Amino acid sequence: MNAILQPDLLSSTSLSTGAPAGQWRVAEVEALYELPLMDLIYRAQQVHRAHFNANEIQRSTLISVKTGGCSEDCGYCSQSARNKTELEREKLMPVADVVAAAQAAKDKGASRFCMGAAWRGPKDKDLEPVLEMIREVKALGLQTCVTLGMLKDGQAEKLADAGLDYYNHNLDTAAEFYPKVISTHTQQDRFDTIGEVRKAGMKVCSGGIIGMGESRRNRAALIVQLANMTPAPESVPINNLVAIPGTPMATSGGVDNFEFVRTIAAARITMPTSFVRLSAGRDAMSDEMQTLCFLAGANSMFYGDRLLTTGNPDVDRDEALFAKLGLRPI
Ligand code: SAM
Ligand code: DTB
Ligand code: SF4
Repeated sequence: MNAILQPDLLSSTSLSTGAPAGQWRVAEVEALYELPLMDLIYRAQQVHRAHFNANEIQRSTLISVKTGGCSEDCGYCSQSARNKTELEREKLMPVADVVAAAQAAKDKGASRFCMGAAWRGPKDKDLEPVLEMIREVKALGLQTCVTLGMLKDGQAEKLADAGLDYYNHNLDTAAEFYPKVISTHTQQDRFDTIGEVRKAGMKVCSGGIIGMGESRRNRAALIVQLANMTPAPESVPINNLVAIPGTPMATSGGVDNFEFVRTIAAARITMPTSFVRLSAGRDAMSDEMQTLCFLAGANSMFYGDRLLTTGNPDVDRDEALFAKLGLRPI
């Protein structure tokens, strides 16, 4: 075994606790990626089991409350007005429809309801109905999450006052690769919004997309950026690119399944107490591939037949997988 990978020689990392926040270096995470897969999964399992019940999976249901027509040019996204996709635009959904969907998600066994809007950021007038959605979804006894793009001064406080638990804002890809994917905002803009969310006292959901033609070093650098936030995001969605025809990333080639599993393991080891979510791309994964991701430390998923604009495994398939694996929802 490479000496740098001996647990006691991995600077400031302990198997049971992981590194203190702000301590990971890209070379260390690259070294995790280079471990034999069995050793990597073993380490991920050790970290996972020190902090979580390994048979429990958190389930969040997603809904797109405002679809398409976004001003941003994110190269993977069906909802960018600049990408020539088949998607039909939809205005902000009525609050009552969103609340009915949340109740249905709760009845099917979701614990969190995530509402997404295709905005660069919300206008103040758009925020009011979203605040009402948050209040009413929370009143159903669900955890609440929204993803609305960049927040301006005072907006995070309004969301927190409405009772929002989590704000999703992904770093998406490493700083070095970011300009190859998005030009209408910077990764620093994303950090600024995450800072606003933290200042307002909410939990952060932030992760990224794998399979956009980035290098392994880029993937390791993204994990380091997430892990070194102080504190690390409570929820870390790892999305496998859904190749959407008409988007620049549609032809990027994706990523090998085992490299995706390694990324999950790297997230688990570097962010020991975070929920690592096996996110977009699950519909195209076999049950066995999903199981490898759970073994590598994923303990959260999107649950329900749709993500925002694309498909997700239907609830019956997920329930059957949970039964086969003896997994329990939380
Ligand atoms: N507009 C807001 C924003 O950008 O934060 C919220 C919605 S945006 C669609 C939420 C996240 O979905 C993105 O940050 C990205 O990580 C993920 N996403 C979008 N399209 C995807 C795709 N084709 N494959 C995988 N993940 C995708
Ligand atoms: C996240 O990281 N993934 C979700 C959620 N946060 C908002 C979105 C996935 C979108 C996949 C493509 C689509 O359905 O449009
Ligand atoms: Fe707009 Fe978000 Fe899609 Fe980017 S990822 S185009 S900001 S909806």
